Amino acid sequence: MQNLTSPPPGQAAGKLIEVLDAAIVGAGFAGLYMLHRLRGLGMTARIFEAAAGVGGTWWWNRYPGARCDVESMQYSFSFDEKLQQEWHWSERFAAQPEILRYAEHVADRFGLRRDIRFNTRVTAAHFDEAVGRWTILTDRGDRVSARYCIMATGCLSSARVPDIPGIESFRGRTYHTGRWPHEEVDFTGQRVAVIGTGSSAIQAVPVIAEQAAQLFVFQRTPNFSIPSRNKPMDEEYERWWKSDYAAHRRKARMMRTGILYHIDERSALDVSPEERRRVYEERWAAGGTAFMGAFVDLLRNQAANDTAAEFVRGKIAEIVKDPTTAALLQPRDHPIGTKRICVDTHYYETFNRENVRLVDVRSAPIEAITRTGLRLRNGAEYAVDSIVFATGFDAMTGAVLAVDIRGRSGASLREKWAAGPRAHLGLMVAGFPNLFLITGPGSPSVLSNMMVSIEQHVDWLSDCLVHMRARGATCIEPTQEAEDAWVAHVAEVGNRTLYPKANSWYMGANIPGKPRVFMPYVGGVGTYREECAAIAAQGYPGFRMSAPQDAAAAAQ
Ligand code: NA7
Repeated sequence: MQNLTSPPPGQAAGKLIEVLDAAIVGAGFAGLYMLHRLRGLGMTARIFEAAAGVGGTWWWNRYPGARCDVESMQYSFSFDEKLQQEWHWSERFAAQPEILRYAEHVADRFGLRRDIRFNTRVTAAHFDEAVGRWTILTDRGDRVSARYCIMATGCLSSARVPDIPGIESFRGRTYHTGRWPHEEVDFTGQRVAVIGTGSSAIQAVPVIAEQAAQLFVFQRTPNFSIPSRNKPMDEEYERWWKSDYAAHRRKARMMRTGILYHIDERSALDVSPEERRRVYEERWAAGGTAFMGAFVDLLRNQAANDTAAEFVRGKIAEIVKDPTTAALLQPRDHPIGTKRICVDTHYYETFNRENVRLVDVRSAPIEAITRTGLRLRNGAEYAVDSIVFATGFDAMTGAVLAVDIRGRSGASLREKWAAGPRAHLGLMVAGFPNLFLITGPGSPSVLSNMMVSIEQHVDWLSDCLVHMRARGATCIEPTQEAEDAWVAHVAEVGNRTLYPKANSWYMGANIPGKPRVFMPYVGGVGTYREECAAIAAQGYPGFRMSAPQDAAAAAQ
């Protein structure tokens, strides 16, 4: 048996700081709840977190206008009745500072901070078959031994700056929306460039436009955006939720997206044009992502989708006064909703301002960043004081693969996923025992209310560990067959939809060289929950459980 105080062969030495039941990577909502549950099971667990505080995505994404697109009453934990009754959200859609305060409140309320190691980035996790444990290395040179390694690293946490020549020569300030500074950024009087027109830019642009002297928005691909109709929290609405929170949450968990809202069960093609327009107008006026619930087949049927897309294009033309700008803002290259639908506050209206200009970088791409600004391929130059990269993330796999993860026989996860991520239920990977992915690729994750999906994964995993303990097992791993079947199922269900038609980050299309695979599970949060629950109820078919000594034997 290997001595836990010496590193596995070929692995960098570091001081062994502790021996744990579970190491959790990331102190976002997934990591926080995981730690809370594991403590409840009497396990020793610690979170390793690169940031200086809790909150994950809400710690990093502090850009102006950052806000959740799931309603506050639903974008919150349900596991503690007192917590959900006592916390008061001030707006229909909470802004980043309030969500961060909530994460901090949860950490304090449940005394979680003492088991979080901040400013510590996990760099490697290697499975040692002889002892059935993970050795975890950090950028501080620490070495931790843990039975279970839980990646709570988030789906949109690996920020990406495109490889544009000359970035380092720029004399002004540069920012990435997902790595926003903690001190206040004031654009007053400045000429500002925003590169990108995804959700982050669509939220940031209206706010930056109010400060900046001149704002250039560099757009390669326009996106569909629905007004949020954000407003202060309606007291009656809050009372309605709180009057029977548990029952409302139960319903939400069975919805396709994990969000409780009305989905019209009719096809967009089965109603008259007048009725269709009425429904879209109603959804547009109500605001938010529920627009995509206007008809049941919007993401399955191109002709149905066209009706919704055309409606939104019409709205853009009504709002934006300059016809050339309006035409540029109208998306035509992908079905509505197949790239994450955006939710905004006065995004399209912002292009009516004197100080805002939309620059089309589809026809003339950004060629270089110079000392003073940006130069396009057609020779046009834009002098700016600050550049905001709203250029997105290496989604779903980026943060997991940033860690050098090695399973049985030293096999690397990066190599295993070279042609696209493979995980049974999006939760576990064959050949990587006791490694868990919270909201990993192959689970509903980014297509869902993250809070609902996080709680479901954490609860499922906690129940699984209880089951294992009851039968003396300390090692769990999915079979290759189960993983293959699930990956095939995820692809098959995805291919029945319009999603693969878009060059989206769901498909890995925003990262040069990334395999083109539709990564999230589109079968629905409720269906997925039932599938996971059935597997648990049947004693975990598709998974192999063992004690450490048989774990080593199983590998032979
Ligand atoms: P997104 O949605 O990935 O958007 C990134 C944007 O940046 C998108 O418009 C890209 O255009 C654009 N981009 C990227 N590289 C370039 C270059 N080189 N030139 C011009 N434009 C570029 O990221 P967000 O942060 O907005 O949102 C991510 C998710 O976070 C969001 O969906 C929510 O779930 C929360 P492209 O479309 O690739 O042509």
